[in-house]
Amino acid sequence: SAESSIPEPQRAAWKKNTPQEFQTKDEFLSEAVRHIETTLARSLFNCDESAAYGGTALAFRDRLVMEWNKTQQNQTTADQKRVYYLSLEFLMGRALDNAMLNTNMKGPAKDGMGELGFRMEDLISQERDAALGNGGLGRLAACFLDSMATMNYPAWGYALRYKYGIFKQEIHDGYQVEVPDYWLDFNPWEFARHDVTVNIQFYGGVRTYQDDNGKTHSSWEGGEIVEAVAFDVPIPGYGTATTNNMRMWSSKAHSGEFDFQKFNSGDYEGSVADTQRAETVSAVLYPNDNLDRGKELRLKQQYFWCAASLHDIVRRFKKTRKPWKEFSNNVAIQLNDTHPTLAIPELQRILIDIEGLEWSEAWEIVQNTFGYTNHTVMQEALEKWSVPLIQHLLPRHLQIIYDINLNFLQYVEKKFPKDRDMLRRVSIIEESEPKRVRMAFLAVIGSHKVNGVAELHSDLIKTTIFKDFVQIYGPDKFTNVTNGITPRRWLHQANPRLSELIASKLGGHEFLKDLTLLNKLENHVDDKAFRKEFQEIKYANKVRLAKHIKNTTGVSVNPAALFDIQVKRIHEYKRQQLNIFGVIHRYLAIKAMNAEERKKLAPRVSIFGGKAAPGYWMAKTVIHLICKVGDVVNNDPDVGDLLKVIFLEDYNVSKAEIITPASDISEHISTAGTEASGTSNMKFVLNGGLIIGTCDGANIEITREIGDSNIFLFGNLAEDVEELRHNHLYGKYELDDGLRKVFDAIQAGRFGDANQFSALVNGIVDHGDYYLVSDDFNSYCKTHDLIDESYKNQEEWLTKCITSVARMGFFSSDRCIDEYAEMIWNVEPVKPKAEQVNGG
Ligand code: F58
Repeated sequence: SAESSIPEPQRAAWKKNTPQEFQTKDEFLSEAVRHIETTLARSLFNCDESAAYGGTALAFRDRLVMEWNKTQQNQTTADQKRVYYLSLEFLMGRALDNAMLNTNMKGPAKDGMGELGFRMEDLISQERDAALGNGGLGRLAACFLDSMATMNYPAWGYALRYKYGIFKQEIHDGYQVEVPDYWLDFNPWEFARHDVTVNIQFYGGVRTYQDDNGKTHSSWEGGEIVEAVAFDVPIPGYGTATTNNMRMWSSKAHSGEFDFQKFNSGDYEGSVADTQRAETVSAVLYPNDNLDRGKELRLKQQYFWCAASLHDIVRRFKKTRKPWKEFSNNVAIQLNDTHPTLAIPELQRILIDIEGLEWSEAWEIVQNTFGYTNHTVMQEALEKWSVPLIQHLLPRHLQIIYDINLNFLQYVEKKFPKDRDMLRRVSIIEESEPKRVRMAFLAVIGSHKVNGVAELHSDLIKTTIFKDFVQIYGPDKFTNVTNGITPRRWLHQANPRLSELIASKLGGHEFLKDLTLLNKLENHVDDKAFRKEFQEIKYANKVRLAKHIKNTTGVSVNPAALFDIQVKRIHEYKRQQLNIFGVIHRYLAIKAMNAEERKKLAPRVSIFGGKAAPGYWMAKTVIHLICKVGDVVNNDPDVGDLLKVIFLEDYNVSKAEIITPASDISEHISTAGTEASGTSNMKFVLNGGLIIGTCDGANIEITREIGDSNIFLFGNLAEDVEELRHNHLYGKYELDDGLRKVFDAIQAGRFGDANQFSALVNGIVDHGDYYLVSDDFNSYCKTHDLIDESYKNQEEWLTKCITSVARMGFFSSDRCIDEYAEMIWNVEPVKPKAEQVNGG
């Protein structure tokens, strides 16, 4: 092993001086206070909550780093295949509570800080979210890191260290305003590795030359260099000592790049400007979800991060001194969507141009190494990069992509002779003006497995965007791994009381590592005391959310009302517009009721949250409408507690931890066939809320698991969407009566200036209603009536909630990771060494 090469006296000196991990409250406190005094240079007299948070976080960081070191050494010694999860987004949220949970030291830390006069909840909420992601895709990556560490898989995440994460959302007069999220001014969780750098090349040209044997070689030369610097974040597992690594790359000017020529000739400013240009590569997360905008800087980000990560992976492999044919037995790389697809031509380039392998030998390694996860079938979200842009930025990669395409098309030609149209359809190069590289096709061709993220979605990719590829490669290349969520964050941390109640019934917290154990809860569904406690917990969580609503919006809501929640990115396909039209429909109905009828109605609070991409006008209009409806409804004395409409500002991971446990019903109402999976649907049910949803994404599997009497499904099916859209375009439909009245109210100006909403209404009435709002409106409203009825029978409702929780075991991200490990990566866990006792 690496250690045995070090002389005994040095080893002894090191061991003797290795810092001890704190094990008790007092040891914790002495570490935390030391950090407050020295690292933060604060004293007893100016130790505020933020300093107390800082000291606590730094004490825990030290502990994680110790475990991290041991884990890395242990995994290197074990010399097993490693997984590298390449994702341009990791939506991690806060880390402190998770670190305390996974080191099993929350109790002592809480007591210790209590002695200093601080409440742990307050300290936890001092932390800013690490928000390096847009939505589901980025949060999935974060859940996967948690699961991989928890199950001892030797795995690294590779990320881009954006200086600005997803923007903060403010609502001013009912309009979204974006504020930059500069999150790095104090980030105790990262560990700068100024010695781990990679030079990344851009632009330049390709030189071809012949060697002495007459063989042709290509070499990418010239252009400019940007330096990638590694920052590492420890990722602790739960109930294990394993602490994996997330490596984030930050861009800076290449040390030789501060242009001394410019500097010496007096162009100091020009030289500084170059430095700043290098830093912009990792400056900002693009805030679009499910939309491809094709910006040059985005392509630069993608290459920068892929090239740095691959260089790192290859460097690590070369240390093993194994032959190249062993590469894919040592390395599995998972591509989280097509954003890292450039890793495919980059690895091919490294192998043929730098390491001197033959094309076919290299290509086999590449294909065996990569797996690709698709997250969408929507055309506007599929990445296509313009050929001239790639030519300019990455000239050698473009050549390699063309060669990959040539080989591929020759293969297809052999298999399907004379099918010209097939060749046109499957070509990596789209013959448009300008030509474009279809990244999803490149990802399919360069990987050995392609997966969708829920059953319906995985079926759909095989019959739509990748149909031809199923013909070409056979169906086995395509598979499904239904998404999941980590029960540590989304049950235990977000809903500690529920987690404790479950633990008390199941005899411990084992279910947090094996979520299928929840099924034992069904034995307690008739247990009176259990039911009462379950209900009280839900109520307490609603009280907590009601306080948050009061603090942030000024509106008082009744915690006894039915909380109806839709929180996710604002997008037409997710249909927040359907929801708000439904709310208006309800409002109009209430207005038309007499006192007797009103008495019978179950009070409701309709809660929305989510960010709109800054350039997505329709999404912003939807936010505006929600806010305007809120203004009217919440101030209408006729309505009172019967209906409140809330838009929660700046929905993010830490707010989700407050919102999710407080829902009675949540909305997952995308047009059938558009939401690949959804993951918040899983979070809500796991926290004892029911859902209303369409037959889309993972809603279908949730229904299968919990039973169709425990979910409120409505609306048209995916298989009928095409025909319905066709009908709209050819006038073969009639606008639903209820929806007509809603539109009349909007157009009459009852929610402010009607012009503001005309595009929203016209899109449905005149422009084909692409997302089929009118087709599903009636069934949606009827289903909400059913929910009202159902909620009145509190006992039955409670039974549904408890039964559903008990049946959610399938949706742990631990199960996903085991599936990836077995079907796609072919990797095994590495047990932590016995001396690593942390967390049991
Ligand atoms: C989401 N995609 C899917 N993309 O919409 C959701 O159904 C699924 O549950 C989730 O992935 C996890 O599989 C998503 O969040 C993005 O935000 C991309 C960000 C970068 C630009 C393109 C969209």
